[in-house]
Amino acid sequence: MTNCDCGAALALPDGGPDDAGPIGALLDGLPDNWGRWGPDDERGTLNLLGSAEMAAGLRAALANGDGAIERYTLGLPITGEPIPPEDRPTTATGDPAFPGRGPVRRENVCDAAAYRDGEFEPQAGMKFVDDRFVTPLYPHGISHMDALGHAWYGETLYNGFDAATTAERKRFEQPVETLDGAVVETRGLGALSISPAAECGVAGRAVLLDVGRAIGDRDRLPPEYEIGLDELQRTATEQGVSVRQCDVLLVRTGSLSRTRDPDAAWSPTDEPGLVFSEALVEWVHELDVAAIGADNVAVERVVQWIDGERYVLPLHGAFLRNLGLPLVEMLWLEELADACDAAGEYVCLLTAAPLHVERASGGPINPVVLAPTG
Ligand code: UVW
Repeated sequence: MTNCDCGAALALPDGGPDDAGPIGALLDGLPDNWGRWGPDDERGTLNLLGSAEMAAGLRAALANGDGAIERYTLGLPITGEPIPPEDRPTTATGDPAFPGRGPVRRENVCDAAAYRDGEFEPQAGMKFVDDRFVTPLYPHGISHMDALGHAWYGETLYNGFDAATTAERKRFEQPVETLDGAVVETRGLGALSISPAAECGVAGRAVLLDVGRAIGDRDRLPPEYEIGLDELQRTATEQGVSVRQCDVLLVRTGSLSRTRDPDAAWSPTDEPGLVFSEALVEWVHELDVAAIGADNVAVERVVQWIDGERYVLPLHGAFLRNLGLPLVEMLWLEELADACDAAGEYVCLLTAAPLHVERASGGPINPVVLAPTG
C-alpha cells in the first residue's frame, strides 16, 4: 500500500507518448536558479522574501493608512461536491479538482447525535464534535501550493536533486488502519517536499493582475484563453500597477468563478491560464518573482502547442524545476479582485503557509491577504 497513485492523479488528456525530449529542448538555455542559494537549497525563490520584501508587503497593506485595511482569505472551501459535467449547469458549491482527484468528503466521528445514542460519553461534562475524511484527501485537489519536487523532466529535480528522491520509501513501526486496510509503508519525497515552504512560509508584497477583468468578457476569460506576457503587461498597465523585484504574482482569470455560475461551463483541462514563452520565463526570472498564484487548476494551460509540438504543463518545468518558484493553484480571488477594482489598488500583503505534511508533493493552503481599502 502506498500513498501515491500517480497514474490516477494525473489523468491528463490523451496526447500520445510522454517523454522528456521536447521539454528539455524547449527549456534549454532558459534561466534557472540552481546553485544560487547553495547546493542543498530546497526553498527556491522563497529565499527572496527577506525583511525588506516583507516590509514592502506591510507598506502595501498600509498604503491608505492604518484605518483602511481589509483582510481576505484565498482558500476555496472544501465542499465535497463534484463540479457537474460541462453539459450540466454548475451549482453554488463544488470542488474543482483535476481529473483523477475526486471531491473530498468528511464525516463526523462524534457529535450530539452520538452522545444522545450513547455511542460516546461526555468527559467530565464536556462534549465534542470531531471529524475525519471519508474520501481520499488529494492535497493537489483543493487550493494548494506545489512543492518544488512536484514536477520535473529528465531525471533531475530543482537544484539538481535526483528524481529518484520522489519515490523514497518510509516504513512505519506502527501500522495505521485506513479505509483501505493497514498502512505500513508509503512512498514520498526525500527532497523538495512541501516541508521547506511550510517551515518558512510566504510573506511579502503581492500584485494582483486581474487579466479576467482587464481583457475578459463579464470579468472572465473564456475557456482555453492563453495568457502570455503581453496580456500580463497589458493588465498591469490598465491597472496602473508595476510588478517589482521579489513580488508574489496573483493572476486572476475568472476560471473558478465559472464553477459557481449555473450559466457557465467549467472543465479543468480547458481552463484559461498562462502559456509558455521564452519572454515570459525571462521576465519572471529577471523580476525575481517569488511565487505565482492563480484561480485555475494549474496556473498555466494544461496542454500547450508550441511550434506544432504538444507540451503538458511546460511552465511547471520552467518555474518549479528550473527556477525553484512555487506555484499556488485554485485560489479564490473574487472578493479580493472586487475590492482591488473598487479601491484602484492592486498591491497587498500576502501571507500563507501550506499544510505541513511531511514528504508531500503539495500542500493545501489558505492564504491571508491584507489589502488597502479605498
Ligand atoms: C497537476 O499536477 C496536474 O497539477 P498541479 O500542478 O495543479 O497540482
